[in-house]
Amino acid sequence: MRKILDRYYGKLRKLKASYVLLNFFNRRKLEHARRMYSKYGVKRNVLLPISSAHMPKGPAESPWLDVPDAQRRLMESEGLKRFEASVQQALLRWPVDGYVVLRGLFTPDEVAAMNSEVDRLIRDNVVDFNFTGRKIMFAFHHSDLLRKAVHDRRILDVMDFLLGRKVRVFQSINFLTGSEQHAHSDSIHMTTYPLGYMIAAWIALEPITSENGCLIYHPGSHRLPYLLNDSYDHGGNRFEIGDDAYARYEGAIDQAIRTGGFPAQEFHAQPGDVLIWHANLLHGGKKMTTPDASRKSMVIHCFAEDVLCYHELTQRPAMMEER
Ligand SMILES: O=C(O)CCC(=O)C(=O)O
Repeated sequence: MRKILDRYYGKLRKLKASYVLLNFFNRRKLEHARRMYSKYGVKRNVLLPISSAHMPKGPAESPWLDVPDAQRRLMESEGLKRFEASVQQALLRWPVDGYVVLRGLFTPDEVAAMNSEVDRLIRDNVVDFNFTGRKIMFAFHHSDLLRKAVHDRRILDVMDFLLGRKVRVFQSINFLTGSEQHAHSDSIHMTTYPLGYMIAAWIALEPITSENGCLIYHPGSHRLPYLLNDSYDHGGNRFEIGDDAYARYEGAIDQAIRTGGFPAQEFHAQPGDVLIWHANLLHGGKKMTTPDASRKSMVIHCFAEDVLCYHELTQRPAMMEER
């Protein structure tokens, strides 16, 4: 039954009209999009499909550390001094590497509390895995404890600083096993105008090694041009998202990695370690060599507050919880 439903939903997910309907029923969550369309002069109804093709043409601003003299700016920044010395050292690598590792950010007690909360939410059928069978989306909407964790200032202060703007948490994903996800940039899923105003944090909730499907990432790849719908043949048309648009995207990313020469690194982590990545850093999940191994982790994806947020792949505006 589940398989039949998945196939049915799979077809609906390809139809742009389904998203128009979804947008209509969730129109209250599109207030932010409406404000941002108006701010950036995008003359389009928020219910309709939207992609980079509809964004203003011409130069747009970029985050303060996405510029050639970012290293100097960082060193001279008063804001940097607010962080403790080890964090400052990690932050200085951001412009070059496109990621920052913060070891031991959450204590063992905090990690244990998050794990039991996720177990409880699953046991009580409050949350479930999405169509991938591996991801629990938006668990923080159902739990005060997780809501507090994803809004932890130790992470958000770093993100605010790196983007030079206040961020808001958009989504969380909890994993109990590895994602085995192909290398990608989050900007194909969660896109901003101007580009570069998404940022993510990955929290290890148990020891993570290459056996249990660690996070992999490609340092420096964030400086590649953003690969959006106009830079590869996604196979879609006015009415449908291309049948294999994502597979085609993954092929284009593989090509970019090969051409640019960006070797993969693995994030081996202890519970409570955090890796923060840039909107365009290529990353994914390593294949698990121990297939049944668990790999508990939580990802937080954030957008800067006052930018236009949408989903390039599925061509729809991001739905935001109003506060
Ligand atoms: O946790 C992983 O293996 C990958 C997560 C990821 O790619 C993401 O959340 O964007």
